[in-house]
Amino acid sequence: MDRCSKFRVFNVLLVVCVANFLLYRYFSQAGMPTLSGLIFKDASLRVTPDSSANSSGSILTLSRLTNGTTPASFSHSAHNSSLGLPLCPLVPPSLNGPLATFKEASSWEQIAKENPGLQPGGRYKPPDCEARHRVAIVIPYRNREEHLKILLKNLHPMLIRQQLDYGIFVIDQALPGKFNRAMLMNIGFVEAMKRYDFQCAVFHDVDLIPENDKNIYSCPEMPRHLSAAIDKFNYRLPYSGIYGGVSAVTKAQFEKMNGFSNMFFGWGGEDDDMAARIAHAGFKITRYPMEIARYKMIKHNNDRGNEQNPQRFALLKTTAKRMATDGLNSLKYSVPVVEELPTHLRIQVLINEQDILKGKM
Ligand code: UD2
Ligand code: MN
Repeated sequence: MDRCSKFRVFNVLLVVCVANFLLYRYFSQAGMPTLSGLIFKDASLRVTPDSSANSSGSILTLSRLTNGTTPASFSHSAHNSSLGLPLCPLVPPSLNGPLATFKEASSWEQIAKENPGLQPGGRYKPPDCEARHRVAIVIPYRNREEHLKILLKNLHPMLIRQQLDYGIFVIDQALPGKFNRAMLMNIGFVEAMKRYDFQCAVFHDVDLIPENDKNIYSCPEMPRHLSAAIDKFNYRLPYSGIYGGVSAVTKAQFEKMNGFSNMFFGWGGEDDDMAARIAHAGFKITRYPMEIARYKMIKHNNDRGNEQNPQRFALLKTTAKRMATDGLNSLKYSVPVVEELPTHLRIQVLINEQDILKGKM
């Protein structure tokens, strides 16, 4: 080869090397698109302030999101990869969209039979791929067995189709005493994390039945209010800052906020306190589009032991002051019974109102 040809070959090789390097840099920085980004790819998705946002402007509607990046904490590094399974697809392949909801209760055994692959205690992992999200589903509960049966009959098939690595934790408050939904959710978070390396928690009222399986119970980039559109409220947000019902939060987000308050005994206020914690911690509430975030609430009366809490308005004035000392780091409870059912883990807990509120009110 003469000198001129050698020079040309050298140049071609140089160009190929530089192009390879640039391509490598591009793909390693671009990151992975998010799950929600791909599911809602039909629309031009963007995070937009909710038009009815409160004065702090902290409410965002995750309505149209594309091309987001998956934060490193959700990427699934070495966990479970010893099994050598490929990561599950970004978009679960067998989602249906709108769901037929079941309103009849079945036995735990029947529900387990209808959901092959479900492990005792209500644990599930996809058999042929490694889940992208490890999610603890926490249900605050007392004396609503029929609702729980209806919920789990609907929920398991949806979560299985969503290819999540999940567990159902029913935190059952023993009598006597006033019901404390928020504290039960704190306890559920702690008890779930003791048992497995979950990345996030979904807190789930027992009476809300999801109507669309694109409402993915994945680990959110920001705290996510999932039950945005409920039939009881004509599928509209009753007020922009509402955070009750079903919500999802990562472990790190929840720990930064010190969880929920433990001080709300009886009905009401605990969800608004959490919405305020979210804002104080510098997070935003996000939501899926209203046509996806749909739920039916099973009709119910007010429960005995969960009467409206008259202290709730006073408590809501002190959220910022209480946040550092009232929450995960001030939990006090005992666990008389843990029961592994075919469809869920039931953790019965005893809490004492006087003990929690002593010197605080
Ligand atoms: C609203 C909120 C709920 C919560 C509550 C006030 C929505 C959609 N829901 O629900 O999240 O903020 O107001 O505290 O915004 N429970 C039992 N047994 C009881 C009492 C309550 O299991 O004896 C559990 C159960 O999971 C129930 C949840 O607590 O779904 C909320 O209680 P609710 O359904 O009576 O209250 P509701 O529908 O007004
Ligand atoms: Mn309810």
